[in-house]
Amino acid sequence: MPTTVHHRACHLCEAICGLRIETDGERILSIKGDPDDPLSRGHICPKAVALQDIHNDPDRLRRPLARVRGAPGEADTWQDISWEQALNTTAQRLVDIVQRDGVDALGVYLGNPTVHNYGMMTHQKNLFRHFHTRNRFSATSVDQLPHHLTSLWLFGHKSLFPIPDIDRSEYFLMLGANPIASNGSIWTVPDVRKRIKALRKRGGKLVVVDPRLTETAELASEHLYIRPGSDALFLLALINTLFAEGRVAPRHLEAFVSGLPELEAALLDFTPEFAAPHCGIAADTIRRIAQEFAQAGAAICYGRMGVSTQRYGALCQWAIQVLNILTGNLDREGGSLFTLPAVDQVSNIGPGGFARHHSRVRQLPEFDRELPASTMAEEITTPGEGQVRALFVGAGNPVLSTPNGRQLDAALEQLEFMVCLDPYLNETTRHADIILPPTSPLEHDHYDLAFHINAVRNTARHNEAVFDKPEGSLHDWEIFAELGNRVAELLGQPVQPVLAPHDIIDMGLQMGPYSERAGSAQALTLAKLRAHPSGIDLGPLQPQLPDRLQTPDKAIHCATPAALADLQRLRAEFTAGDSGALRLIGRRHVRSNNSWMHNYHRLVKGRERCTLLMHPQDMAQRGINDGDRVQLSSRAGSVTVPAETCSGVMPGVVSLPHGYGHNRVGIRLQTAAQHAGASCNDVTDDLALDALSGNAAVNGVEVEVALA
Ligand SMILES: Nc1nc2c(c(=O)[nH]1)N[C@H]1C(S)=C(S)[C@@H](COP(=O)(O)OP(=O)(O)OC[C@H]3O[C@@H](n4cnc5c(=O)[nH]c(N)nc54)[C@H](O)[C@@H]3O)O[C@H]1N2
Ligand SMILES: Nc1nc2c(c(=O)[nH]1)N[C@H]1C(S)=C(S)[C@@H](COP(=O)(O)OP(=O)(O)OC[C@H]3O[C@@H](n4cnc5c(=O)[nH]c(N)nc54)[C@H](O)[C@@H]3O)O[C@H]1N2
Ligand code: SF4
Ligand SMILES: [Mo]
Repeated sequence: MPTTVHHRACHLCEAICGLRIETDGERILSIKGDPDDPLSRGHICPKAVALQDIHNDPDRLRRPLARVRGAPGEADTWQDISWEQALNTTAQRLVDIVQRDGVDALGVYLGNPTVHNYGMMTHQKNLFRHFHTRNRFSATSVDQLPHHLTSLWLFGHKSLFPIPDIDRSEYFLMLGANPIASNGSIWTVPDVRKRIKALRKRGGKLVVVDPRLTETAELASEHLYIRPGSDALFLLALINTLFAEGRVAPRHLEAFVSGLPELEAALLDFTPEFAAPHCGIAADTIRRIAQEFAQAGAAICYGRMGVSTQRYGALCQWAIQVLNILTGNLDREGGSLFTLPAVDQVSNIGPGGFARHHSRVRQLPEFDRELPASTMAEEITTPGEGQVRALFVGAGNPVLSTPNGRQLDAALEQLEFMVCLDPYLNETTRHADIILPPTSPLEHDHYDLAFHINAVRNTARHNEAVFDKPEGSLHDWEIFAELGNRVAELLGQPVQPVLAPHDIIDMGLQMGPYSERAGSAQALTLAKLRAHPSGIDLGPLQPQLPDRLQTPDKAIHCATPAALADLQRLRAEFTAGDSGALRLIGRRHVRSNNSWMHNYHRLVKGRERCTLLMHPQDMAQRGINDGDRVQLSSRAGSVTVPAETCSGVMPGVVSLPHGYGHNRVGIRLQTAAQHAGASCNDVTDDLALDALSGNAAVNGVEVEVALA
């Protein structure tokens, strides 16, 4: 067979790099970066090459599995079943439980790969339109919920994210993000290393605020160590300084920004002197950063996981955008701008809402009809009306990825029925009654419905499947559609016609901002994208305010009542003082991806990565040497891991990556089991939350470390 070159996006992380995949029949010959992709310009990372390992992995499930209960004292086993049987049983069990106990008896958890797989986004409603349960959960509340909340409050829509325009900036203040390892998040920025180097080369400055000297901090002009969880004080002190020194200048935003006097008054006591001892950053330094930021020609303040998944996540993200607004750096070239994607989710989906109902057990607020993932275990184990009895997990591994994972691990055993839409038998799916494995990523087509909205440049790209769909397999979206149809029949409701995801995209393109209908010369259609498989360039980000705002009055109200009310909690906690306990933070490695990419030899080979980084001073105090096995513990639980000496982590701070802990009975992940590590989330705490948003605080957890 001749060699064929396929154009394809890498769906593994938010950088959405363009690839060229060479195949010979069923064999993949090479995977390389696509130099013609207008966004990624040829960049890839080592994970792209592992796409073939996912496709070829013998552990990847190809047929539905059903649990066969063992006799008392004997282990359960798994049996291959037909799709007919798997889908019928799933639909019937879900309907039975919901008809008996009410719709809230069904819990739903959707994980991160959902947003990297557009068919899962377009078709989940085919099933869930039948089940308007309050017990919906997702990875959002262990991740970016504070970003959504801030965007809803200030800009009127949960997905209107200001995107750092690094290529035209002069000053970049970055908190709690490590894009050199993560390749960027809520910031689709392939080849960020080159872009950071270019910023510095043209005389720009990058200041990184992080408790660890990260790979990104090493490229920075300046790195400021900060005590985990204290960023809100630092950010508010920057704003306080702007007011105190008369540096507030929203410039072009002036006409539609309100609430500045209220803000100034509310932040009067959040001075650099108040912040300094808690953050570990001198008051003079805080003032200098405020001055530099205000004086820069074009500046960006951006923060990610480290400032979202902590106890003041929402306050941090809100303060970051307020800082961008007060200095006129929002909606400005070289500052942070909104995108205009070809299929515009901001106009196609609702704005989202907050705290319209609360969780049953702990009264935590919903966001966008989802409850915090930290409350999932107790919603399963606490009896009463609305108790979760059946669970649907799609593309998620919450046993490893949500706080106090051991508690959830145990809770899942109490369910009456659990179904997982997942290609692996892993730490979470091992609790299922039925596992529904979708096609491999290379067997379906691809469009980035989620990530064009976060990208540093407007582009659009659709890719065909690399391989034909094997006979007797179903795509994720088809599984949702098949289940939805069966549930409709069982409920005596009309079965709805099912459009393929690419048809939905075609409609979105033809109604979008680059359509003929909108008068755009691009006249985008699916056919046009198919003719340009490297992607179509739609130009740099442009100022769009106030038009793009989704607030009812097209204004930005900075004195957000919920954020200002939360200042009381912040003030009280930090006035009370610090316990002085060690604080746990996470980290990412470029060869890993959350919990599910440890089964590929190419990525896990080499030295062990699931180590606890400790400052030499903290090790000496505890009699710990490099490589010693240590016990890391918190209120929630403990793990044993090797300690690794690291002078780049702050004294008083320890760092462990998440997504490990594959040493569990019954999983089918041969390679991962040999590189098991321990799960960071066996130590993080479901009770450690950002009380305002409900987002998990997996960073800054109080821990103890001792020789094991
Ligand atoms: N302590 C700590 N915890 C964290 C984090 C942290 O930094 N520290 N990070 C958090 C963040 S940012 C996130 S996003 C979450 C992630 O949390 P989750 O989304 O719950 O977990 P993942 O590890 O992404 O697991 C993805 C699952 O999807 C499956 N999968 C992969 N591709 C597909 C597909 O195409 N279709 C289907 N149906 N399934 C697929 C995989 O087999 C795996 O079971 O973890 C969070 N947890
Ligand atoms: N290689 C790889 N890439 C990934 C992923 C992966 O697992 N591996 N996951 C993907 C996902 S789902 C996401 S959401 C993104 C995340 O993308 P990023 O947020 O860029 O990645 P992290 O490495 O989690 O960076 C968080 C940083 O916050 C710091 N930090 C911890 N606590 C604090 C604090 O209290 N204050 C401050 N200022 N900093 C703190 C940590 O030291 C760390 O450097 O990455 C994505 N890309
Ligand atoms: S940075 Fe790596 S994992 Fe992320 S999209 Fe690009 S190639 Fe894929
Ligand atoms: Mo994430």
